[in-house]
This record gives sequence, structure tokens and C-alpha cells, in this order.
Amino acid sequence: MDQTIEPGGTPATAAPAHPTVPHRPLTVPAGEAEARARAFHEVMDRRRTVRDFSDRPLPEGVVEWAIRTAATAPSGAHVQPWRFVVLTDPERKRRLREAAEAEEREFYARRASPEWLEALAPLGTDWSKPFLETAPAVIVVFEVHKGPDSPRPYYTKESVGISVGLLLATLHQAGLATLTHTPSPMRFLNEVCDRPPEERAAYVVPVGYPAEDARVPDLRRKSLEQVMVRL
Ligand code: IYR
Repeated sequence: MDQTIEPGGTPATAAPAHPTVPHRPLTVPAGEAEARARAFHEVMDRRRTVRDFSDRPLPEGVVEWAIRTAATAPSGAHVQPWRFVVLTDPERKRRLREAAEAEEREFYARRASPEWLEALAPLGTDWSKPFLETAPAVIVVFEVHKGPDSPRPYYTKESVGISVGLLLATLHQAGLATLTHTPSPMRFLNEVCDRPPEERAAYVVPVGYPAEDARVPDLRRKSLEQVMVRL
């Protein structure tokens, strides 16, 4: 049967190939926008990377909400190329620590250049990673590349990086401390986390309450003038 062809060339009756829905913006009165932006800054400005964790258990549900939030990140072609593996089992965390420390020993003893070691000195880091066992949960974030059940992703590092930013922000505002640990190379994480080869670990994020006596380096953030250019 003949279909009516609209001037645009689309059959009047056909469902569009790529449906759209109305946008539901978060409407904020203009008069409140700055105060809200500032309030969020005040929360985020208190975030510090912590290396001394308490073994205090995590409150129920927070990690799940943080991962749901991380998974709202924009991604290239909306492929959502991320996997979040939550390790809470002490034996898995022990294996993770053992393998990560083996890589870190190599890094500090041989792989890192003198320039890199000098840049790290103020942070007081070394090969020892007790937090991988002390923190009640460690989230290992994988990039998901093309595989039997996954399409080719685009802008994978950018997409996963944005999602990890949201993960850290959500956990922080729920009162939890995090650390982005990036052991290199990371292939051992496929085995520790039971993940297939198309998944490539990109971040190891211990999550928990800071130890009561936790101290952090006396770092300063760059000022707005140092980081922003207005043209
Ligand atoms: N991955 C090592 C080294 C390290 C590198 C950077 I760049 C840091 O900001 C911190 C540490 C480690 O975890 O110790």
C-alpha cells in the first residue's frame, strides 16, 4: 500500500528510527544558581585523597548509589563503556594488595624516573599499599572494549574518567573517603576480578571511612585565576 510522503521525505505513519523524548531539565531559579554552585564547591573542596583507612563498615547502599551515579556519565556514542567491580571479600583484597605491591615495588625501585619520584615526594607514597586490605571495599573500574557482548567504544578514557569523577563526588558527599590508585601495569586485575580480556582495568578505588588519626599532605589548590582563562 502507498504511504503518504511528507515534504521532508519521512512517511507520515512511520515511527522515527531514533526516537526522542522531551528533556526534563533540572530547573533552578537563576537567583539560586550561584548559591547552589557555591554550596557544591564547598562540599567538594573538602575532599582529600586519603591513604589511611579505618576498617569501619560501609553504610548500606551507598556504594550502589555511587555506582548508579557514575553510570550516568556521558559517553562516546552512549556506549557506556564501564564496569565497576566491588571487592569486599578479604581474600580477594589480599590478592589485589599482593599483586599491586609487586608492581609498585618495581615502580619505585626501577620504573619511575628520578623526576617522577621527586614529584611524588610531597605525597609520601611508597610501594606499600595496606589500604587495599583495610578499606572495607575496593572498586576496580574497568574500561569495556569491543568483545563478544560489547560494542566498540569511543572516547573510552574520557568517558570512564568522567564516570570516576562522579563516583568520587558521590562517595565524598556521603561522608566516605576514596583514593584513586593506578597500579601499572594493571592486567593482573582481570584475574583478581574474574573479568574477560576485553575489560581493561583503569582505576582502583579504595572506599571507606578515614582512620581517626589520618593525616594528609599540606597541599594547596590552584586559585581560579591560575586555572581559568576568560576570553
Ligand atoms: N602508582 C604509584 C605511584 C603514584 C603515582 C602518582 I602520578 C601519584 O599521584 C601517586 C602515586 C603508587 O600508587 O604509589
